Amino acid sequence: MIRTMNSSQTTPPLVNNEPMSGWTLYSHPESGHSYKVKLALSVLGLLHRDRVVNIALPAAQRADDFRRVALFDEVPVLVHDRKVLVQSNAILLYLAQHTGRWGGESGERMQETTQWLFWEANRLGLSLPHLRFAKRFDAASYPPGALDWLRQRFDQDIARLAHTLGEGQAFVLGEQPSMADVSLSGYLWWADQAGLTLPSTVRAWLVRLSDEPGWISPADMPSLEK
Ligand SMILES: N[C@@H](CCC(=O)N[C@@H](CS)C(=O)NCC(=O)O)C(=O)O
Repeated sequence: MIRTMNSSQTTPPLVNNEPMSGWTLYSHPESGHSYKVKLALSVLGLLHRDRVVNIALPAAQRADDFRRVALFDEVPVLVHDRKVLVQSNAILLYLAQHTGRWGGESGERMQETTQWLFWEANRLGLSLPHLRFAKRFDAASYPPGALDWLRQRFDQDIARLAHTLGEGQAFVLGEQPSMADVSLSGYLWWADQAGLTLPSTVRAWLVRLSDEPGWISPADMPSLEK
């Protein structure tokens, strides 16, 4: 069941004088999972409020409005009108279905997009964020052998993606981009921060994706000071 906010909950403030709309994104600039949702909203042209959450604080000390909606104490959270949506890939599927675009054009495209998003959550969306977190923030928090295991997984994951992209198609599902591209690309822009080099097919696909109208870079994520 999708959670809803109760009427005593306050609406987050508008930022950047954005026009009123029914979308509020709770995010953090170092979170690739948040970036996926920000990117999806941007390519779909959905105006939204940004609420940046200080996830460096213990969960109990984070902003009250975030704590009320964050089912798993994690960013991203997207609130659409009164509906609370969590888990980046679940949010991407909601957006595709809601707009009928970026994978939501047909039942078949929706099914293919869903398959890739489940794969991403279990494979590339697991191996790469941990390798980046270890190198950029805290390698000591991983038990011995964990990073080697993640590196092996990443090598398999990126080979799988490169194989698909090497079949001559522009995007993961074919000639049209979908939420599969949004999700899979989320952390790949930060591959260098994980000390990783990407195959040329993957780099070329990232460039193609960045040419799509509305595309934004992870560097465009709203900052914590906002
Ligand atoms: N599976 C989740 C992962 C979300 C996640 O790991 N969020 C991290 C930032 S990237 C977070 O909020 N961490 C704060 C915490 O766990 O306290 C998704 O896809 O949305």
